[in-house]
Amino acid sequence: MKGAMSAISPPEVKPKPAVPAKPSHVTLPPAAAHSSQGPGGLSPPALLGYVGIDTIIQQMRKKTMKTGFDFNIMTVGHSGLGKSTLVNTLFKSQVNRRSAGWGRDDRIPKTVEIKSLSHVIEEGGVKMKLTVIDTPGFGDQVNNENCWEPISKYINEQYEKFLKEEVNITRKKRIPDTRVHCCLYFISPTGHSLRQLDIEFMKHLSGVVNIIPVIAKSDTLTPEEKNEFKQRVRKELEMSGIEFYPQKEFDEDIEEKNYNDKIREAMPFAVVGSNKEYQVNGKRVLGRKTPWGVVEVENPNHCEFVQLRDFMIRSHLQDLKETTHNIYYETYRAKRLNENGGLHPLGSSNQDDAPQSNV
Ligand SMILES: Nc1nc2c(ncn2[C@@H]2O[C@H](COP(=O)(O)OP(=O)(O)OP(=O)(O)O)[C@@H](O)[C@H]2O)c(=O)[nH]1
Ligand SMILES: [Mg+2]
Repeated sequence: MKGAMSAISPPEVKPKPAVPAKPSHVTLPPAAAHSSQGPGGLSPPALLGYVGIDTIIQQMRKKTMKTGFDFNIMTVGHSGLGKSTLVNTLFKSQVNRRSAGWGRDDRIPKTVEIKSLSHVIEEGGVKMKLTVIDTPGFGDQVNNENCWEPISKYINEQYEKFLKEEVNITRKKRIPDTRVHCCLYFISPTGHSLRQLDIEFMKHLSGVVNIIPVIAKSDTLTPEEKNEFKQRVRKELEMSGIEFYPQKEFDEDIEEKNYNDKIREAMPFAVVGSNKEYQVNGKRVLGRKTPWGVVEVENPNHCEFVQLRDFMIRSHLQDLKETTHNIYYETYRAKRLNENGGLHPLGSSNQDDAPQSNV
């Protein structure tokens, strides 16, 4: 099994150059430490020496460690493609070995309503509340017209909630962030083309949320089929004018562009999900048992689940949050405030009476 699958070698997802390493210890030079204040509170001698600007990184780190942060992922796609299984995989994998809500060997039921699952994960003293919003699959109905509506409604409702908090006179110091930071769009591993419904769906969602397309159940494709299919999907998305995350237009400089180009060329990540563990070479691994061996979910030679997880969490988490806030939420916000002709879009006395957004 291993040999057959080892041809898969997408580029490694490297963490973006993040926060520079914290200085081992910052000692103020005597001039800065003992400088007397000049007129107006300024102390010119200190500015010539060490000011301590670099300590802002430590200060920010301390704040983030104290408050923690929210990160919200949504799964979307045709029914039966393994969305709920992948949610469970994400929580059971190295992110968190805890169960995502189902028993160890339970069958995962068909999803019938939008349901969110959260876990607070702590690593190196930093807390992250990871929420995965699992949605019911579509495509089973005779008429699939507008089947993206409940999804885009949910996404917009989270923007509305945030906006309500933001414009409140007595607003919270830290607004709980339930906005969807990325939407994993599951593509059926047909090996042929994208379905028309997928194109329509992604077109509608790409204006409101970061879309990360993934090829579901990739254990059903050979490495050659998988690579050809990935290439075709990318081409079809481009021809349909669907921009997925990381969007080319938001690359900030040439370094980021080169880095993101490599990732875009490796997308959509071809994933395998499982909520079962097996013993392989003396280690317990998450996998799918087949008559030919175990497909290991967290083995990069078997599928691209780890690349996807690293991409979302290790390298692009902050950027996903910023794009959500600065682009999608900002667009929603501007539209809502314009609709209301001013700075008071919503009644702050009774928030539940506030008009529902139809943006
Ligand atoms: N071969 C294979 N089967 C999978 C994979 N992931 C999930 N499955 C199986 O696919 C079936 C459906 O999985 P679910 O996770 O319930 O799919 P879903 O997309 O949540 O389905 P809905 O809730 O109806 O939208 C189950 O029998 C899973 O065991 C995978 O990566 N490969
Ligand atoms: Mg489901």
